[in-house]
Amino acid sequence: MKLYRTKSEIIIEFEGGYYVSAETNWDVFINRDDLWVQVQKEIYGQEPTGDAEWMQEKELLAPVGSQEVWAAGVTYLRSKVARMEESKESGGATFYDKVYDAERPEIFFKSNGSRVVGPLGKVRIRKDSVWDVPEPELVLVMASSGKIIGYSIGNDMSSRSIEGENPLYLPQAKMYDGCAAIGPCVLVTEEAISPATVIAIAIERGGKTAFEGSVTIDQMKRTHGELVDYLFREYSFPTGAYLMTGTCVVPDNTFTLKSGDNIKISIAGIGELVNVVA
Ligand code: DO4
Ligand code: MG
Repeated sequence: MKLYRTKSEIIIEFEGGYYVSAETNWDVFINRDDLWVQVQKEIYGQEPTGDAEWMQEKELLAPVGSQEVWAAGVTYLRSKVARMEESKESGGATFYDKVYDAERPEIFFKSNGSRVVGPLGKVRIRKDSVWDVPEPELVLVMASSGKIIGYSIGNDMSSRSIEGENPLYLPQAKMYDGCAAIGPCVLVTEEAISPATVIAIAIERGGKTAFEGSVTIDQMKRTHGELVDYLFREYSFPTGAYLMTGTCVVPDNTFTLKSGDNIKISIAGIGELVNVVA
């Protein structure tokens, strides 16, 4: 089942039908340990409100309310190698192999929910950055208890020039207006997402593919459980939290994003998140 958010409605997609929830407050709706069961109960015996054509008219927002969005880093080998390369000159190279192997993962604050860009929205490149990439990431959605209740698609926009200049510049490389996109929905399943799930990214420039790549999420060094455990260890999230789980696809070092690029990130079973670079 998939959950979508518009300005005034929460829409539930189930077996090809779309249902408008009686609840309009995303924070209240999403923050339930038994979300899957409760939403099944809500639509049981109901006629769908609309079909795929009806849904196409809807303007979707990022499926995030007041929740904070956090991100894990260097969870895939490809990310470790890319960071070590970009920070060779600054002497930061050895930080990344250490954190890749350490028990404690790298976790950082990425965005307030209200700042997250939704489907078809504009993500941004910092004006003081010269080397920029999107980071396609599986997003975990947690209730305030720490239970994983759903999954979404995220783009952890990153300045590689600022990050590479000095690892202590990470917050500036990662947090700025238009730095995070999530959508198009939250996938809610009875069981955990399959490790064979594929994440793919395609960047289109002037009608041509400028970069594409894909990987399965079982390439990740860490488990979802351990990332969530660290995030919730000493921090409370009254309305739940979102966690980007790290990038697994990094373009080679000659690639940088440009204004007008179309970024398409897809995760099998969830859908496709499309954004344009402002
Ligand atoms: O260590 C820097 C950020 C890492 C990151 O965002 C990622 O691996 O996805
Ligand atoms: Mg990332």
